[in-house]
Amino acid sequence: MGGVQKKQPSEFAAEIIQGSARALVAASVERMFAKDPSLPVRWGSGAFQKWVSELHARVDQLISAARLHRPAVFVANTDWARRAYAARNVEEKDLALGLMCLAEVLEEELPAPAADALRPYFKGALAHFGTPLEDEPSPLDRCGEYTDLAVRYLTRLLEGKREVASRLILDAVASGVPVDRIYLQVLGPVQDEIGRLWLAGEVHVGEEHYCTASTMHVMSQLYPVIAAAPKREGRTVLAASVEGNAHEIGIRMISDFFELAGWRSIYLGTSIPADDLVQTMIDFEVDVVCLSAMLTVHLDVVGDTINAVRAEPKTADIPVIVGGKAFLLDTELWKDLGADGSERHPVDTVDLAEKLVTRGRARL
Ligand code: B12
Repeated sequence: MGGVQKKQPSEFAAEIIQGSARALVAASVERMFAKDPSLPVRWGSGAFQKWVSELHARVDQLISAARLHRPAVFVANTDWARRAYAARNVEEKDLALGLMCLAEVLEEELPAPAADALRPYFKGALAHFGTPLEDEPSPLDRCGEYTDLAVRYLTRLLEGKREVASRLILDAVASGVPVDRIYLQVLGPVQDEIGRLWLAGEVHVGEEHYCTASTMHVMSQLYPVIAAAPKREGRTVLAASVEGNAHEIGIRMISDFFELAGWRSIYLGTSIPADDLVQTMIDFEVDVVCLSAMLTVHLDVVGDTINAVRAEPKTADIPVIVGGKAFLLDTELWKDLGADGSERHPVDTVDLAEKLVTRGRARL
């Protein structure tokens, strides 16, 4: 992983688990079913396979947290899983049992230093079970003076009226609402609200896909306004979601903020393999790269991607800025991954890129 000089025991644990995940998960699920014989009855046909998939997801999250040697990342992922269970009226005690069985199997199978290193991960995650889940604030709280517009946009979408919804946004822009406000106080919060509603079991995947596709459609219609910003020489950014990250709206907004500030943007969308990213950097002579990660399992891909950029002499000195929701859990994560900086706000991201380009990466 980028920037990490010495391997820590949790990283060794992650390596071992990665190599034998299939067997470790199967042993954990067998143990679960032995401890609670009511599981196959309560979970119906395919119960064993369902738990294999569930524990595989938890193991992937454990691996990514352990690579970063951050128990808090695993705890946050488990809290998210508890929330998903609660919304679907599934008893969380089954998830707790799954994690306990996984912890026991790892204690038995891993060498002592690796097993010791993982103990805080499970202790932290299991400590939250049985405590009430806090209400999540609505992302629409971020809309401020545009709350009414955001609510109307979301409502029209949930009614299946894309044309009316996009008209609301285009009319607002035509009447003088700046595109950056529309992005940060309408479209972004609405997308996050859809995610909150999905997790709470209040909208289904079809509704989320419809809203997301509609939002991307609206963004495309706003592009002529964005592209009209006067361009400056010597300012090219490449913006992409790392390989495996299927989320594109956030990084597309970042790309558009750069264009609004006069940069040329090479926007690549989702899931760019590291080697192709490096080649694109060379071909388009980019000055700065922005990489986006949404889930914590995308974080080590960010590290690997930065390593690939540094390994190629033609791109080794090009600054890399990272961001996206995966970075919100820990403000120091970007340093461990070898990035040159991370920001939350798109305007601050453009400012950081300016500094990195004018002063050079090493001097900030
Ligand atoms: C739309 C969506 C999808 C779509 C994406 C389609 C597309 N074309 O983009 C699809 C259906 C593919 C999808 C898939 C999945 N998703 Co999804 N998705 C969302 C949703 C509802 C909206 C995302 C969005 O557009 N947000 C709006 C943008 C503007 O916000 P943003 O990306 O955070 O970007 C802002 C900042 O973070 C920042 N930023 C972003 N990138 C960068 C980069 C840099 C360099 C910088 C400086 C800043 C920066 O700037 C942006 C503007 O402010 C979110 C909900 C949410 N709360 O995010 C869930 C959400 C992210 N998804 C989630 C999950 C679980 C998944 C899946 C695992 C579901 C599944 N079981 O398959 C998969 C994983 C796919 C993968 N491999 O990546 C969870 C993640 C939970 C977690 N913390 O682990 C969320 C939070 C939903 C939820 N409430 O649980 N998803």
